[in-house]
Amino acid sequence: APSSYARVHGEPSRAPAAWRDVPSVAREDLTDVIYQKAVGEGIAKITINRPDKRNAFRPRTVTEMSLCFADARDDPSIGVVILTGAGDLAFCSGGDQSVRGKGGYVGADGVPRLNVLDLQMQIRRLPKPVVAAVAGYAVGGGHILHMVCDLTIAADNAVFGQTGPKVGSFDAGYGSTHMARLVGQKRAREMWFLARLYGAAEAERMGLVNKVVPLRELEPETLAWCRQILSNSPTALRLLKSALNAAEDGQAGIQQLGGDATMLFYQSEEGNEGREAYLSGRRPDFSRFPRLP
Ligand code: S0N
Repeated sequence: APSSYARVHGEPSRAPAAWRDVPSVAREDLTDVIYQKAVGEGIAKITINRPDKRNAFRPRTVTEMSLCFADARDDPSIGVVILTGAGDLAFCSGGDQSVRGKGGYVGADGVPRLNVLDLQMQIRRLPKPVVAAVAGYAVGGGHILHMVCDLTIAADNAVFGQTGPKVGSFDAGYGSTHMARLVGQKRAREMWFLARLYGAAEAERMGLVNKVVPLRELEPETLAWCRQILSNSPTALRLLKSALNAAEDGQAGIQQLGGDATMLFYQSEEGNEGREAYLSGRRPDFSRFPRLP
């Protein structure tokens, strides 16, 4: 039987999107990432484009992803962002070990950095859903990137896991603590301590991914989820993301949720009464606003 959503709206379309490049960000000469928006739809797509390295990220890759996420955040026509990897073999294999130096990953400027941590925060803070579309390997820092996305759609060839303890790295931030929220403490310790890899079906059973589909269905299924998200209230989604983050993120999470409350208050008559009174040099009159239970 069709779902209640489908009875009202019909099934969300799985039709291909007409992707266009985004000139405002393309002018930054993106080399490591492809950035597109679906014509006439509120969907942006960021594709890590280093397939020869299983889409491992170097500092430049992370900087480019960050530019694209910032653009998607600032563009009011965008309501959902897809993060994916080029090709069928990998979503992302984590930090590029060939440019790893003492103190982090070394970019063209010779400076070692761990800028993927800032990117994780940016994805968490982005007030729009971010959907990971995973084909092939999502391992190491690449596995953490999919975990910090709001939803994950996986192809049946996807492989998930942490490799850090094998290659001399670890993520003691979201990479471990958020993972424990997703899969539970025992499983998180297993994933990190044994550094095993898990197939798509097992990852789904563990609660790491939302849905597994045949590889050829990965983009259509992801688009259908995005389109269904776009049919819902953007403010409701924003507040829900903030609240779900706040339960984990302590004061930083409260700041995000508090900022959203301020944004809503600024849109209200009561909020504007204070501003208008100040600008016209009169006392504000808040007496007409109800003190609801
Ligand atoms: C992904 C794997 C399993 C794929 O195996 P497969 O299909 O057999 O392919 P390969 O022949 O192994 O690889 C193809 C080519 O791609 C290169 N390559 C793959 N992954 C990487 C990588 N991560 N870095 C550099 N090169 C990579 C191969 O070398 C090969 O190249 P060619 O063809 O020239 O020989 C398999 O490739 C694999 O296991 N890869 C390594 C996975 C890994 O260990 N990743 C790093 C894990 N650590 C992190 O990600 C750091 C965590 C992190 O980001 C972080 C956390 C907290 C705080 C800071 C940080 C931070 O580092 O910023």
